[in-house]
Amino acid sequence: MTDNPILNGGSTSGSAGGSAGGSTDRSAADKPSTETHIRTCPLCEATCGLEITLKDSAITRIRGDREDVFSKGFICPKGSTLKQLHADPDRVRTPLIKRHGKFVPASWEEAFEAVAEGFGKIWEAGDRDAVAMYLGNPTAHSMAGAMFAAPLIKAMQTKNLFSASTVDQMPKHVSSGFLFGGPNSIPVPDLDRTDYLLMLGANPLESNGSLCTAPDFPGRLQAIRERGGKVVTVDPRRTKTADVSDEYLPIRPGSDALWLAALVTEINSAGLVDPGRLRDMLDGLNETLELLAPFTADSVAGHTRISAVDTRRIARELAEAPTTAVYGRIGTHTTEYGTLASWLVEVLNIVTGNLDSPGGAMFAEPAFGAPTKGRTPGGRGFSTGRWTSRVSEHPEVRGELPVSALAEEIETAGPGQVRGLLTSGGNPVRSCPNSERLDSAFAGLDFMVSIDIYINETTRHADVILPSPSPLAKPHFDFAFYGLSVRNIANYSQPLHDADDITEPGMDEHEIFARLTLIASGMGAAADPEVMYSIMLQTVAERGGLNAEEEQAAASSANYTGVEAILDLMLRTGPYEGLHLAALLAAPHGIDLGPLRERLPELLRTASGRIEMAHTSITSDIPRLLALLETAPEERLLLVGRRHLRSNNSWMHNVEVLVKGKQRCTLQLNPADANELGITDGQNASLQTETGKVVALVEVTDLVAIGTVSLPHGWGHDTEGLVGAVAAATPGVNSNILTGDQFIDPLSGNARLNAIPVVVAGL
Ligand SMILES: Nc1nc2c(c(=O)[nH]1)N[C@H]1C(S)=C(S)[C@@H](COP(=O)(O)OP(=O)(O)OC[C@H]3O[C@@H](n4cnc5c(=O)[nH]c(N)nc54)[C@H](O)[C@@H]3O)O[C@H]1N2
Ligand SMILES: Nc1nc2c(c(=O)[nH]1)N[C@H]1C(S)=C(S)[C@@H](COP(=O)(O)OP(=O)(O)OC[C@H]3O[C@@H](n4cnc5c(=O)[nH]c(N)nc54)[C@H](O)[C@@H]3O)O[C@H]1N2
Ligand code: SF4
Ligand SMILES: [Mo]
Repeated sequence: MTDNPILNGGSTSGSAGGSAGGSTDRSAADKPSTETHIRTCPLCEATCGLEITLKDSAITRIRGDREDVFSKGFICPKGSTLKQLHADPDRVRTPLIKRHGKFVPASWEEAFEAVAEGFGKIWEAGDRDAVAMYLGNPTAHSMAGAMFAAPLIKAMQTKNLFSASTVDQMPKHVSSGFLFGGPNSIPVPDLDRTDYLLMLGANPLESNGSLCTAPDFPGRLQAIRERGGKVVTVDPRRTKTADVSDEYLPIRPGSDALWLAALVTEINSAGLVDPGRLRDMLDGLNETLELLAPFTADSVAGHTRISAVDTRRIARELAEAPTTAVYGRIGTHTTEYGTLASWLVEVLNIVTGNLDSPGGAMFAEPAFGAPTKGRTPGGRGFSTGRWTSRVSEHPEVRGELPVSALAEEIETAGPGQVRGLLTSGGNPVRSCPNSERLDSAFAGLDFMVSIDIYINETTRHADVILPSPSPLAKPHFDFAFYGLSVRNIANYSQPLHDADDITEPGMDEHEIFARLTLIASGMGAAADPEVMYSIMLQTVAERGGLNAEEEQAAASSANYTGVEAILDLMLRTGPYEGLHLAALLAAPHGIDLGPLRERLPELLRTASGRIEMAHTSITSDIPRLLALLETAPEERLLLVGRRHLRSNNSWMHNVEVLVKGKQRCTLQLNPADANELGITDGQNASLQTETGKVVALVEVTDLVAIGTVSLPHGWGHDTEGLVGAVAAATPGVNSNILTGDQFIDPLSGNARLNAIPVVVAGL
């Protein structure tokens, strides 16, 4: 551990050594000693700073860190419940092995031996693809996942890699990949400088933002309005975000791509296309404008339910505002036209001259990774389909297959059939489409291992559960989200190990990953995980032109842990000269690396070294959108999802303070639709799709547009004996019983989780 006085809040006279909290001066033994531990909340993408107060080594309070350089004290109700999450008696703390159908506690050695044996039996048959992986959302929020998932994936040697990305943001990776050459070159709205924000399918007042790391999103929206700017929200539900916007446009679910295409055409018709400085690095503009010509304010009005007058006005406003940022999220991505919609968001940012320009949509520059300043644009470009899934032949995207295809890969016999599964921080049996099918597929696996902190609907099928530590007991550096941030920030948190109520006989999550990697590499359950740290340190050192041995020695004398040593090297070889771990340790409230800066063309990794706006891999999908335009609009009710501030996908439902109060898992129905169906508020109704049927409690409300119904995902904790007592008492219903796994966006493999035709009937 590092010598770090700052983690004592900068106020206590902590001595060096030990992890945060353990170094307080306790000389006045009879006086309760108070310490402050500062860390970043890992629960969502907002990266808020937390101030944790401990008295006599017990946590007494968690509040927003007012000195955090980015969040400035902002916090949501989830962040302050990390203590309850940590203390939850239902949280898994020791490895569990299933014996005769029941989980029994085991030692770490026994657990890893069981993993090596279980997967070993499948691998022995000679087919590495027979063991699949699923990486869930918290894996992306974890330092261990960010650093160690890649070597683990490589060692597993399986084509059957699945993740929550294909129920989420994969369309954005694909559109960025083809446009800019890098799937992670994702523009984020420059919230703090924009004059005009057009937001589609995002509800940051509940979600706190996604693919746009911006703690205190509500405050940043308010600031846009206070400086005379405009916020427009497009959503079939009048969300809290809509309520704090200048304008709200209820759109028919699933029609964003049509509307965005029409905006481009109307900007073009008004003669307002002006990519500005990007013109010199842009290919395919005219071709794009031609291909989009059939989509006009008039032609899409019937589908989108947005009047042609409004569409033309918004098009003009976008082009004429001093700066504009168009931003689309879950509601725009999780449809069958997700990649086109995501691409069109960027096309709009480009044609209005707002891409890579202050106040527009810009690229973050995180503190790690090879510096790009001054680099010549160009590279290998992006491609998909290097292999396909076995059964439905879905193309690989970023090394992954659509999670919608996981069940069929398990069920369908033949060479390459999936017989084993490793999950990390995920709950596909609640979060992925046709979840009932996944549930029974998982039950039929030969062997399954889950890294998770709960026995949930998914991990109950595991033969071995390997528990991660609670978020408070983990080191944290937000690898994923600093790359999607509205300011460039760096902040590192050490684990809060030795507070009395934090101590537990856990294993670091990165060590769990390291040991699994060694098992998958054939080195066995007893191999020393230190090997993994050395290999990684060596790789990063060599990439940065540094001597690995010298670096290793320096890290040891600085008392850095294995991951700290690697992080330090990543920072030192990153784009910010002079930045290193010691600087972060000395700045527990974070280091502000400044506002986003222009990064084009240096960031471009397309084969041409230019922005490839009309890449055929994308434009070849436009005929499908044309076909939609030519089809009569869907007449059935369309189901959309919903997030609530106090929930987090399918988990945190066992934290009492978060779930207490009114049932939130309700079916929202517009009064006009309720009237027509003869359904009243508080009654139960059934929802039926071609995939499944659920019964939910009805909430009649004009918050949902006519023709739209809404049910949140991640609920339905009524399976016997799992998750925990609190969650079981407020189970709700599982909306992914309704979502079909055959409906995907073909370019990205992303599932359709919104705009689902449903039949609703009162009970
Ligand atoms: N409290 C809380 N915060 C979270 C999460 C959580 O579960 N709870 N989850 C986290 C995760 S994993 C993510 S990815 C982010 C997601 O963050 P957001 O993208 O902000 O997600 P949502 O809050 O679901 O907002 C999506 C909105 O899209 C709307 N919508 C549905 N269909 C359509 C459509 O066809 N068109 C348009 N224009 N809108 C549509 C929905 O009504 C909804 O208001 O949130 C993260 N933060
Ligand atoms: N219908 C519908 N379905 C959706 C969505 C939607 O909008 N509508 N949203 C989709 C989106 S955006 C996402 S990201 C997915 C999420 O889908 P998943 O990632 O599959 O599921 P989560 O509910 O996030 O489950 C997270 C699991 O990780 C565990 N966990 C928590 N912390 C840790 C940790 O530190 N380490 C480990 N190893 N485990 C931990 C929790 O106990 C929980 O079991 O859901 C998707 N599903
Ligand atoms: S907004 Fe997100 S990061 Fe901030 S406290 Fe809440 S859950 Fe944590
Ligand atoms: Mo997500």
